[in-house]
Amino acid sequence: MFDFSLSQEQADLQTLARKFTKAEILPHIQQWDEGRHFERSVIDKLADLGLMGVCIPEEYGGAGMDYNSLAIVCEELEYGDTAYRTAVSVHTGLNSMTLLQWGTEEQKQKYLAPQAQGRKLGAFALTEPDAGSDAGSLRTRAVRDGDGYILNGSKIWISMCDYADNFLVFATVNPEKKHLGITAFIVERAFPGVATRPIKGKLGIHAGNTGEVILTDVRVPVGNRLGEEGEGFKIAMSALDNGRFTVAAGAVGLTRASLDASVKYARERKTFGVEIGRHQLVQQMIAKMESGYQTSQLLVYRAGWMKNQGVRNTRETSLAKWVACDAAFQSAADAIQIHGAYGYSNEYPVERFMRNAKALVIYEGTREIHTLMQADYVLGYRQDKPLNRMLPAWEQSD
Ligand code: COS
Repeated sequence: MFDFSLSQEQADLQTLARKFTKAEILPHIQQWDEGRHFERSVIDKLADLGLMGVCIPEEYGGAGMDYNSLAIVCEELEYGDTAYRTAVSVHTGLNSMTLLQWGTEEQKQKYLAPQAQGRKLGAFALTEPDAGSDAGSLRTRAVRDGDGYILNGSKIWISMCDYADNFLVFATVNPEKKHLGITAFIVERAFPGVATRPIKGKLGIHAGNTGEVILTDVRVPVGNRLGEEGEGFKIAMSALDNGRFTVAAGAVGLTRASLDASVKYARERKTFGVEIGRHQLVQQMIAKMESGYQTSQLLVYRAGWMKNQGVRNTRETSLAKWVACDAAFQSAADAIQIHGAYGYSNEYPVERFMRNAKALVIYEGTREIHTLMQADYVLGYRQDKPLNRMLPAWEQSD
């Protein structure tokens, strides 16, 4: 059973998201990128269109579409800029979908529903100054105190930290237990002791928001613990299965942006009496972008198809993320090459593409982590088991 076509609903969504990017992001993005400005109203407009909770079931305030519909939205948004796809990645992929998978009914009603409608924004706070790839060694502490926990620690590289209303925070209840002490909490920005500050001087994603979350004696009610004590590492990894999916889908859009810019330029610019698109070495770079675009998109849709079936897809999502992000970075670098010296300036968008693409091969599992994971799978050192809590399979509502 193979079906490579989009449903009518997905095709309509693609048209909607494409028009949105064209009207709301592309005309302003250079100015926002140069001004290091995150335009919050874009998120509100996405929410009005139902795009902040596209694959969350309608009963929890979402649009009730399938998981590949989320991929479609991510591809279209990142065609405009990485910043807005990143916002959807952390809000929907890493936060809301994790609440859907692991939350109690009460947590879903209280936190997921307003997030799925885009009335509240979610973010994901796992990484720490001394715990990135080695997420299991995080140090943020959660100490049980009556009917709550007291959290202390600091998180870094948290996308959307200055705008999020709710954070999914990972802390350890017992550092000696290593990853088995890690526990997940829903932490509201409004809780006393939560502070955020932006990181300045990033290489790329200038139009986005990234920073630190500092937790000082933050009291979190027991009812805000997601899953059981010690389940946090699994929860974080399962969240990354969805976050990485959105990054991969976004990378497909970034590759398409590099490809479109390169094709346009190659048909306009002439050297040695012909369009540079006629030169075989330029053709080689363009053909490589096309192959990166097509293969990445297929890998993303396969991972999304598996999510729709409700089956574990850690391996397939990791492969999609690795291949798609490498393709996005290589495509952006080649797009600059095709543009020559002009590509090295911000007269054309391709320099922004390359600065942004570099983030993709680092966040949500570096290229090296995914390389190791893939080798381990093939060699039989890593195997995925079904989880006690899976992301719900997609069921068409009508
Ligand atoms: N979903 C659910 N559970 C998962 C899982 C997933 N995707 N991946 C792993 N687990 C579970 C395992 O089943 C295992 O459970 P048991 O203890 O019951 O056996 C447990 O988590 C430990 O898993 P594993 O042995 O695979 O952990 P490792 O220490 O080998 O870590 C890597 C593996 C390196 C792959 C992991 O730490 C990782 O992905 N690091 C990158 C983190 C990252 O992406 N950070 C970016 C944050 S966002 S910017």
